[in-house]
Amino acid sequence: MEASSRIYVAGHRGLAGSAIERELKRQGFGQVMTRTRAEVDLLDGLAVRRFFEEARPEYVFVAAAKVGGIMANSTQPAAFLWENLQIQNNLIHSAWMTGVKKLLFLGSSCIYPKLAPQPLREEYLLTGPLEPTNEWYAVAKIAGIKLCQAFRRQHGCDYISAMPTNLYGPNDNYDLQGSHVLPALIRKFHEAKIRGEKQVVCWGSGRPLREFLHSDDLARALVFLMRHYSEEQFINVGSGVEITIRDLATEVGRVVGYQGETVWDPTKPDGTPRKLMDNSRLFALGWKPEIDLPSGIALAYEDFCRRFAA
Ligand code: GFB
Repeated sequence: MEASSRIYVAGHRGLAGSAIERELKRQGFGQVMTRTRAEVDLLDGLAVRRFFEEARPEYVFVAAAKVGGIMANSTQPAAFLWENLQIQNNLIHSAWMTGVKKLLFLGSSCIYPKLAPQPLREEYLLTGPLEPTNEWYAVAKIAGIKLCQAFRRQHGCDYISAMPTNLYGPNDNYDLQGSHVLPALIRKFHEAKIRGEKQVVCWGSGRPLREFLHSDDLARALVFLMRHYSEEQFINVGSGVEITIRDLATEVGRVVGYQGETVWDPTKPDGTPRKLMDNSRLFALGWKPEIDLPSGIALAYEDFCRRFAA
């Protein structure tokens, strides 16, 4: 990838895509292309094909997806399966039709079996049943990995896939029904502090373990992989540090400055008990995350305040 390469970031308004766009610009790439949904609807195959034919991107980051937390995933199975298949099929097929040099597909750690051994090695894909709360999303992401591998095998395309762990950072979704846990906790603790409420209600038992990665670290890893990785084997992208949801709530409460009590709602799902990536493949290439969780939460809270609490 050269400073003058034409690079298309699909999904640039989302958490991952916006971080990739920022990182590419920070590193001096001068021709970063983005399109809003109104300009190119990624669900529309013809529109996507037309865009690729006109704009002729050379490098493509597939960060566009229908995403959401545990509740959104379990209540909208059709949207999570169909929209994701559609978006990735349109992008990957158009990339092939127009001779894109290299494409990076972004998956998710939920592709792994619910009860796979931990930490999750790339080899554990398709070795057991998926976590039911996000199997629709996971099936779409597995199909995306396989599509990249299939184009590589049949047509020699340099398409690679990266599996990020749970992400957070600027431009996150703070909708309480649809969001992931970290933005949800930031909003809940912030609003409880402002309103002087005595309790914050969190979902599930608080016992599940999750690994978190700041989206700026993710973007650094993805640009690094686009430049230095060209294997059929997809690759995990995580921080290697996990925390219980209960401890995460304590940490968010501390950063926000909330003095009240945290209670747990057992009627809400826990999801998979543990989801820690084995990042040894990526770390062996020489990449390491830079933002630890307490600093990252503080940065995310600043972003939340800038956007919603001015
Ligand atoms: O981040 P999250 O929604 O998704 O939830 P997953 C993680 C854990 O936090 C679960 C608990 O055990 C939730 O029960 N939790 C506690 C909360 N309070 C809250 C809250 O207020 N909101 C939310 N959302 N959770 C997602 C998948 O799984 O992980 C996606 O659904 C994707 O497909 C993503 O793969 C990375 O980590 O369980």
